[in-house]
Parts: sequence; C-alpha cells; structure tokens
Amino acid sequence: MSVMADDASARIHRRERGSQLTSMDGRVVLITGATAGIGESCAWAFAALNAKLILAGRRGEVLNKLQKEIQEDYPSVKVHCVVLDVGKTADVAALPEQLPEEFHDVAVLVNNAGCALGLSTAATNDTAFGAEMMNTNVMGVIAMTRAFLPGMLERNFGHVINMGSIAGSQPYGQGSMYCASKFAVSGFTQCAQHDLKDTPIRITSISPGLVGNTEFSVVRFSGDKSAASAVYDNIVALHPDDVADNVVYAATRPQHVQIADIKMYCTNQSGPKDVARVGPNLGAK
Ligand code: NDP
Ligand code: 8X3
Repeated sequence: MSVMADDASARIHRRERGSQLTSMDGRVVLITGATAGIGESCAWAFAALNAKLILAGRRGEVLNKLQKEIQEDYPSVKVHCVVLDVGKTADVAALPEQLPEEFHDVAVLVNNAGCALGLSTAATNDTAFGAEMMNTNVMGVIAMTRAFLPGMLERNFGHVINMGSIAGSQPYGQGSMYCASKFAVSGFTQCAQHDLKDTPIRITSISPGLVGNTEFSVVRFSGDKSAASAVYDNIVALHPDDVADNVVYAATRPQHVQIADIKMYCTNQSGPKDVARVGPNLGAK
C-alpha cells in the first residue's frame, strides 16, 4: 500500500473513532453510595449523558431528594432508588430480581460505596471498624459484581467500575485496615480482568488521592468536623466531579478499550501523605 493510501485510511479511522465511543444514552447505570460525594457526582455525570440511573445507598430520603433534583434538571432521565447496604450480601444477591423491568439490564455498575473508619496502627486497630470496612469496601464490591456480572455476560455487554484509591497501592502508617481494604479492591479488580479477558465485559478501577467536598473524612473521624476539615487545609483537593469525569471517561471508551486503572492526584499531592499545602494558587511562584 502506498504512503498516501495509509494516510487516507488513518484519517478515516480517526473520523470514525468518534462514533465508536460507547453511548450512555438509555443505558442502565447502577451507582452505589450515590447519597454523597463521588457517587452523587457520578449520578449527575451519567444523568447528563441521559443514562437510566439506579441510585443505591442506605439513606433513602437522601436518594429521593437527589432523584427529584436530577429529574428537575434532566426531565427525560429515568431514576430508580434502592435502599441498600452493600455489606448485606443476601440483600445484594436479591437485588437483580427486584429491579423494575426497565432497569433490569444493568450496563454499567459503579461500585463506589465505601468508607474509612478511624486512623490506627496494626497494634491499636479497632477490629469492629476493620470488619465494617472489609464488609463494605471489599465484600460489597465482590457481592455487587457477583450479582450483576451474570446478566452482563448473558447480554454480552457490561462494565464494572470499582472505586479504588491510592491507598490500594501506596500504604501509609495508621491506614492499615482501610489500605488493606483498598488493596483488596485492586486485587479483585485485576483478578476479574483475568477472568473476563475472553468476554466483552470490561472492568476498571479508579484510584483517586485526596478528594474534598465529600463526607469521607467526617466519617473517618467519627463526625469530628474540625479534624475532617484539617485534612483539606490550604490545598485544592480533587472535587468529586473530577473523579466522576474519569468514571465517565472509562465508561464511554470504545468497546474494545478497557481502562484498567486510573490513578489521580490533585496537583499538589504526590503520595498519600505527601501534600504541599500551598493554597489556591497551586504553588505558582
Ligand atoms: P462519602 O462518605 O462522601 O460517600 C460514601 C458513600 O458510600 C455514601 O453515599 C454512603 O451512603 C455510601 N456507603 C457507605 N457505606 C455503605 C454501605 N454499607 N452500603 C451502601 N452504601 C454505603 O465518601 P466518598 O464519596 O469520598 O467515597 C466514595 C468512594 O471513594 C469510597 O469507596 C472511598 O473509599 C473512595 N475514595 C475516596 C477518597 C476521598 O478522599 N474522599 C479518595 C479515594 C477513594 P449511605 O451512608 O447513604 O449509605
Ligand atoms: C482516600 C485517600 O489517602 O485518605 O482513599 O487513603 S486516603
């Protein structure tokens, strides 16, 4: 083939690539932990793409309020709310059969629900906190994936997006139980990529660093708002919308593209405990 023919086919390929992106229009997207933070941002981001939303979380009244707000801004978007504790594996297993018909075919599962409880060392860990983190962050992801993957495989269409963390690859002191849970999410996601490699189903992890404007640190510090807000002192942390951008990016790639993991920091972070508190000008000299 001549060089000119090569150039022409490359141009056609580039032109056609736009149409290969995976449309979210009318697709069912199930988001766990949609009542706050990153999950709520994901709900808005997929609503903007006219997906059908299943919003899950433990606080039903918060889900209902979010549904109302989304439908005010996007009247054509269909929303179904599910009160669910992802740590209750029997409830999770029963969910696919309980969904209304038009929400049955879940195309994108965003396993976002999660929590960090406390900061403590291997010698001082509160094992009840540990059990809750493992149950929510790890078993929740495993059980939700187990519940919805068979349908995706039957339909030959689906994408599981797991909310990891930089804590899933970069350990830090006093993070032992939360880090262990996020290392497990990373391990599970990578194993599932092996399991699914001969299928069209994609599985992705998103691994953010410091994300502000969430309830994450208030939960970690058992409601102590001043300890929670100190985490974000004088640094422009990631916003939950920044994380949702990457969830949507992964979901909308062409079907032959599987984003394995996206690790993201805010500009003034270089590791879990490596932050430069240089304020809103991001350290401009
Ligand atoms: P938030 O605390 O703001 O949101 C957590 C969400 O998870 C809430 O909607 C909460 O809803 C839900 N949730 C917690 N436990 C359960 C449960 N047992 N069953 C169902 N839902 C549950 O935190 P973020 O938005 O920051 O966290 C979202 C995810 O992002 C988590 O997996 C977290 O580990 C991860 N992450 C967060 C980072 C950060 O710095 N904020 C950085 C990296 C990762 P409800 O209480 O209504 O059930
Ligand atoms: C949350 C980020 O650094 O607090 O996953 O573990 S960190």
